[in-house]
Amino acid sequence: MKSVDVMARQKGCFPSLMTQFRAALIMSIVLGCHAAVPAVNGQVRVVALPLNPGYGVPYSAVIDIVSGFAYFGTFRSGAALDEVGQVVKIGTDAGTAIGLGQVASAIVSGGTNLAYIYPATAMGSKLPGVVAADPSDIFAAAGALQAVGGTGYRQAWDNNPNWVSLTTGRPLGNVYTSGNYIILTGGPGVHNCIKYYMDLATGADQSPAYFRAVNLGGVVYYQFILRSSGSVIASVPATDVTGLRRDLCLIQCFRDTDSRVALIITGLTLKGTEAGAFWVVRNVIKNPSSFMGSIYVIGWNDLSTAWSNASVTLTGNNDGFVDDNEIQMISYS
Ligand SMILES: [Ca+2]
Repeated sequence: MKSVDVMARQKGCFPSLMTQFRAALIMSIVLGCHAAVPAVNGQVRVVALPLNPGYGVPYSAVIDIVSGFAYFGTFRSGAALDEVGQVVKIGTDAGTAIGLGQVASAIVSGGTNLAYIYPATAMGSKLPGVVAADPSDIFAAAGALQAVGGTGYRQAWDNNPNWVSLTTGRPLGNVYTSGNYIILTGGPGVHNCIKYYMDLATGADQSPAYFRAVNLGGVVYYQFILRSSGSVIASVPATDVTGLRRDLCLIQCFRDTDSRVALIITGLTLKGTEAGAFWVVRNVIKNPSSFMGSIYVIGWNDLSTAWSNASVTLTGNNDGFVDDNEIQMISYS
């Protein structure tokens, strides 16, 4: 949930909202304009939101699904029942999608709202299944993003207990608060926080896509999976990306249950992570409004032998380095 503030104006399809709250304190929940009230069975508590002091018992609620806000009619604590109440407006976007272009703009803007958490290159305080990162996962990828102009951002290692829970890998809620942008490069094998969001988290803290290795007919494939549907959004034989000359990269952004925006750039190898950040800089940051999906897969091929994935064919200059014209977007959603 993104904000709490007192609302004293009319909005959308609820033309006399304040009047309704003041006069009747209706003990009901209305969804949209005419939608039926859903069954409670099967609903999952995602996050609890404490209201500010003075916003007493919520007597009524209205949800504006289209605009993404909920309105709660409340009383001031200790106020007599005939006193005027207050309407509290709350954003309902926890766990909902955010466009990659929006994150790109935040990267350019910089400031303390922007935070980089790097995968430590030493083994200390890594979660089970997480190992030390190669410096390329930090300096090639995060460094490319930082070079676009944003200054004043915060930065920390993924094994620092003052910034990250070393039990779960989750960025600490008292350090990274609602509205923060948390930039994470690398994969769940090297980064505590990415391990959390891609593998360990539950509910709306889960990243929208994740990585898996699967054996199909005796051949190991590396795949990116869309969590909501289980569909495969990228799949390559593991042998295709050995040698650090070809790679795929998953780029995803989302809001977690504290309404912080996480951007995760994950190559199958460190070269893919570098290529993903390179692509964001050369394309998304240049034209943010054209990249409002939240999940992108890009491919990179340095080899002069063509490499096809989905409908995209990539051909490189065979020099061993990541170059702009060797990278293409394969899919987005
Ligand atoms: Ca090259």
